Amino acid sequence: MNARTVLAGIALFAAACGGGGGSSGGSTPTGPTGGGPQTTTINITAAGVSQQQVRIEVGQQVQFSNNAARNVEIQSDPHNVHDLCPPLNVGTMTPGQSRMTNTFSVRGTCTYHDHTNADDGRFRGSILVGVTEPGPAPDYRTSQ
Ligand SMILES: [Cu+2]
Repeated sequence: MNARTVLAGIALFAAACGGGGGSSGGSTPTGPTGGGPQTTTINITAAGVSQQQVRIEVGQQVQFSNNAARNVEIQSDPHNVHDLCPPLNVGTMTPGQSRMTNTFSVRGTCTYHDHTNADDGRFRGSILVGVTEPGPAPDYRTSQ
């Protein structure tokens, strides 16, 4: 008897919660795909990077996915210095591996290359951060 009373109470409580949530109304349901920040992915294959030019907003990140059959090392330009756009220095990715950049916090055009293949234009690309046309690079050195 006691156990049944407790179970009945739980059922009532659950029903009350469900009903209460529905009747309170007014709040927009937040679905997992509804209006949240979307991730821009740059796909790397044997043919190069795709898309070679992407646009994001300040405060966003980009994901690189290495679908090539070799290691790829994405680094910010210029080659061997890699200080133009530090958030995108994601480093070496093995085949099948994906990496998120850090957050791009400064507006401007970030360009990158595959450090292991730096002269191959197919493995170069640009990320337009908060701008609509390619232009000057962000200046991370004076803004931080
Ligand atoms: Cu390099």
